[in-house]
Amino acid sequence: MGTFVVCKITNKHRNEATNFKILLFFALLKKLKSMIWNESYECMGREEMREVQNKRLRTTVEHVYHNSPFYRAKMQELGITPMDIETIDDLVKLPFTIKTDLRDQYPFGLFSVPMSEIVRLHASSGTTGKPIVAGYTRKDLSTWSEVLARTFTSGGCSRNDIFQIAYGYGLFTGGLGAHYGAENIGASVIPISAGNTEKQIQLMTDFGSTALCCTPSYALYLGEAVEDKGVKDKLKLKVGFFGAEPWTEAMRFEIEKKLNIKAYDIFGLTEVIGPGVSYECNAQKGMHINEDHFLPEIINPVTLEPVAPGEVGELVLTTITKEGMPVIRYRTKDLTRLMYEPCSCGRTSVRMHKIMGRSDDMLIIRGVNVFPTQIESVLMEFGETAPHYHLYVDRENNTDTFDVHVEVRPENFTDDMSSMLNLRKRIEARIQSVVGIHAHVKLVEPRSIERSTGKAQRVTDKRNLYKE
Ligand code: DLL
Repeated sequence: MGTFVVCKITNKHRNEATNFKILLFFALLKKLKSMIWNESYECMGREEMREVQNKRLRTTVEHVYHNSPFYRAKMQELGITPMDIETIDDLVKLPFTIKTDLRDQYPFGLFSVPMSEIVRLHASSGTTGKPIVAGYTRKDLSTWSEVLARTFTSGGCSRNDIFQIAYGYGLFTGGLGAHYGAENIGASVIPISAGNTEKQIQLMTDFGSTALCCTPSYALYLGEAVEDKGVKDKLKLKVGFFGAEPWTEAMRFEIEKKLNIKAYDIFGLTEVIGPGVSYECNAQKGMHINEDHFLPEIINPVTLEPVAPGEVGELVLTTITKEGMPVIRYRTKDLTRLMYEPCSCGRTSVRMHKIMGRSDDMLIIRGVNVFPTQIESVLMEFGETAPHYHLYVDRENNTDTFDVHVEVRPENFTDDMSSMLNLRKRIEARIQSVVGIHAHVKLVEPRSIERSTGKAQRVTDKRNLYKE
């Protein structure tokens, strides 16, 4: 009898536990679904997605062949017509497009519709020569706000959020791109643009911003300003969408800690659409590519051949829905790798790893390839240094010099020469072991390295090795 009672209680508990688990499962499923803006595309089966891509690629190739003298000439040079492109496997037959092509066609030579259909122009400044101009039709703008709605929803945002858009507004795609994406999900938008840090903090606290959009370097700067003002407790921020420049996992950690938020990486470029090419989900394990709009390839930047699946190389993108300025096999120069494994968020799209550097901002110092992000990762290993640094490269007596200036955190900055010397030596040794060359490290005072409100300039290369 006693045993029977115990059994009954156990079964009852077991049933309750099972019910609870089922409820939890459905609650989780509901939560995950509420973080997906467009389930039919974001979670589409791979075969079905391939069909969509095949069709859209064919349409795009027809469109540029008939409406862009630039692409028609390029295809004719290779002896191909739209008839040669049936599926996405035929992508490799198409010509690459590079930045210089866009520059040579300045301002509107790559537009594939009459100017009367273009409703918006953006441009990226570029470091040399003429800017790259991008033109959008109404449909392109709607695609753009769709992909950003996916981005913001994947970070858990909705109509209940207040977005502080601190990307620059203007020719740069960051501000207006994020703006319309946030409006699309019904959020309240504060179009404050970049800079004016005092005002940023004031509105952030007074308006109760819950989502922040800006470059990661500016997010860090805002984080410091929040600390200085002692207003961290007053913030309602819960999430940030940061991109437009490379940033490391360590920097993510720092931003999340300083602003008490979850920091998501977002990627894009003017030539392709602006922000919204790819976005992170809650798992924060790579950025989901909006593959129903942009076809990714990874190539070896030297041989231009596709790399093996999962290998690192240069990201090449083809737009398959754009009307105004479609780009075919655009070489981004951004280095990453594709991840094909299913993601825990339920999306089926391929993901790209955080950008690991650019094949063209790679520095070659004393014959060694050095990426600024490698140095950043090393610096962030040291608890005593802040994520503010600047690299100086020069040439003296035919030998490259390499100086790394890095800020010491206020609590670690001291007059004790031996401890500073010891820190410097440890950093130099670590750079030597990771990158393979000696760097001269200079520890500088807190807040002495210039802050940026947009894309941070972290390198001064005075050698002029690549001057045009
Ligand atoms: O930076 C678009 C953008 C705005 C992306 C806001 C994300 C957020 P461009 O000025 O044309 O466009 O610069 C594009 O910036 O080729 C990359 O080298 C770099 N970049 C963009 N996003 C990331 C990122 C915008 N998340 C160039 N991580 C690209 C690393 C990025 N680099």
